Amino acid sequence: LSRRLFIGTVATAAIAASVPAHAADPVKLRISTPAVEADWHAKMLPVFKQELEKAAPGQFDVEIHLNGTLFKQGTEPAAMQRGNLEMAMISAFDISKQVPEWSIFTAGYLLRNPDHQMKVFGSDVGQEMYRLVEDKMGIKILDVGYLGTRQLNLRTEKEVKTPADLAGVKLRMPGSDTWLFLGKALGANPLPVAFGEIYTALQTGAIDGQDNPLPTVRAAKFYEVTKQIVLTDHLVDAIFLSMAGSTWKKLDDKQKAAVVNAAKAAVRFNNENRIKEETELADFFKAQGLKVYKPDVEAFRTQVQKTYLESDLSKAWPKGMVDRINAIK
Ligand code: KDO
Repeated sequence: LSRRLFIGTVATAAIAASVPAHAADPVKLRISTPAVEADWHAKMLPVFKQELEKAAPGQFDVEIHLNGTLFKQGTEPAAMQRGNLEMAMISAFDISKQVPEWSIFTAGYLLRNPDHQMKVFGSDVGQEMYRLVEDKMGIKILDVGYLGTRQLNLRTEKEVKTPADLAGVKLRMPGSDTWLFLGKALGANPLPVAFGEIYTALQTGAIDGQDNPLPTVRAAKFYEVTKQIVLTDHLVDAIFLSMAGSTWKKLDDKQKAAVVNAAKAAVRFNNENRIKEETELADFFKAQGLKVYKPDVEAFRTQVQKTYLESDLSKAWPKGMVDRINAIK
């Protein structure tokens, strides 16, 4: 722009025609996540960067920040809303702090499997719920990725069959009310600990266990400091690749399409790899000396569903939404 100011109007038109509009000024996109490098939702970010560069060469400058080093876990939405961060992968738990309707997606045993999750978010339910996030938070959800199905991972040896067996078990959960609610619904004593501190907390015995999808238990090496995995399948979890509304608004239509398509490619990479790995990991953990088994999943499902439906959280859920979600096949 400054160059143009020095040149006459005729020359300006020539320059404007020959230089691509965005060449001088790439849009910076810093992505912050607590994910560790070996996990699929971290590995999908270079895919996002590459796809975006292919579709819009030189127009974006994507910076990937892992391990919660740029922003602490759970603080990303506020950072995006204040204009301090362009992109993050946020959870339904993060969103429900500001949009209580969203606590429906924090409820255990609602979404049935990854396929159901993709169909729900691809349906009018997803569109309506995404719009709430845009309207109330000023955050644009680009796409949803499958984070995996959460399982219990304990350093204790006692077998867990039902929620009653978790009485007194110090179960680490991420630090927010809706996460702690899930831990309690499972029958445990939930304790808030940031993701990056789980390994040490398990090692020192500050906590008895944690819950995460199996690919994350592998990627963050929690199997090194735990003795068993209880396959409760209690939450089909999601991660929402999102952009600050202030950044989104600055993009032209072509750039918006390039960003959404790159997000889709990244999420596809994550989902394919994660789903495949999830089916293979029980054997890996057994080979590492852990016990891996199914508890009485029906007992967990019954208690958890009842706890959510009778809670104050469910009062904020849009009317008829549970039935609409259940009806999606
Ligand atoms: C976790 O802290 O247990 C969690 O799985 C919660 C997710 O919402 C997400 O923040 C995830 O950690 C991180 O991306 C690390 O994998």
